[in-house]
Amino acid sequence: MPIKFPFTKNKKQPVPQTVGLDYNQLPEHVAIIMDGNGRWAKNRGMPRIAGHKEGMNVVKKIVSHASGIGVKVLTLYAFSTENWKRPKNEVEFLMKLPVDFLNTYLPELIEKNVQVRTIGDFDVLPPHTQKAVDEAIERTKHNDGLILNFALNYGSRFEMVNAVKQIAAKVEDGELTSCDITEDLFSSQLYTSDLIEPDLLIRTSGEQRLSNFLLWQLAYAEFWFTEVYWPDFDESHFEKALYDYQNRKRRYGGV
Ligand code: V07
Repeated sequence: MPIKFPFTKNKKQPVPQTVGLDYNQLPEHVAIIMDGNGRWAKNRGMPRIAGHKEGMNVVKKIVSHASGIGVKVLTLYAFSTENWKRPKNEVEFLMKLPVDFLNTYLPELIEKNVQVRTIGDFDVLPPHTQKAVDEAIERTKHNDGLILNFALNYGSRFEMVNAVKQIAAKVEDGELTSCDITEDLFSSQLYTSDLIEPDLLIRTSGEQRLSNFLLWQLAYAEFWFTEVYWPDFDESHFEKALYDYQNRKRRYGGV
């Protein structure tokens, strides 16, 4: 499938256009597991954190592109509940990335009418991380363009166990009975309660598993995998994923 790169008048900004991609039938919610940053760095003889930094720049690129073509929700797996097990210096570096990202990119997010949100256990993040992200959430809360949803200290099983606890508490209080427990009620207790479910999951770097990401929400999503490391991922790969998604829908979706 050929991909061409026409250039806009501003020559610095390539606008990838995947031949055949129908911009009127895009997946509304795309979720991404941004894997391979450490391996990318290792292959270059660089420290893992260099891969994370480069990965952060790719986030900017993909957010701009998703916003530009009219994707409604982009959920990015930035930090999992498992990631605390990594070396201390790496965790510290990762926790500074939201600060770095927003220092350099928040004005552009505002300009693009992007709304920043998070899912995950936010309260245990370092205060500087919380402060930067809180400010971005606050300053973009009235934007009605792309919803940019960062999964930060997110784990799907933790999220679901929490949902069960919240429902159990309501039953104990007599607010609900077990008959009231439905899929919709369960969904309403998840971090994603006010979001549509992802249509497409992208995972980079060759691994083909969910790693505790959105286990409930991805029940009907299409999965798209690539060997490409996240720091090498660009707009053309993103569009190829959307293009493949559309073709699967055309072939199997039907009625
Ligand atoms: C992180 C860069 C992307 C590759 C995967 C891991 C490293 C952007 C953010 C971020 C998070 C919240 C926010 C603004 C930006 C981020 C972490 C890691 C922890 F409001 N990239 N990125 N956060 N990586």
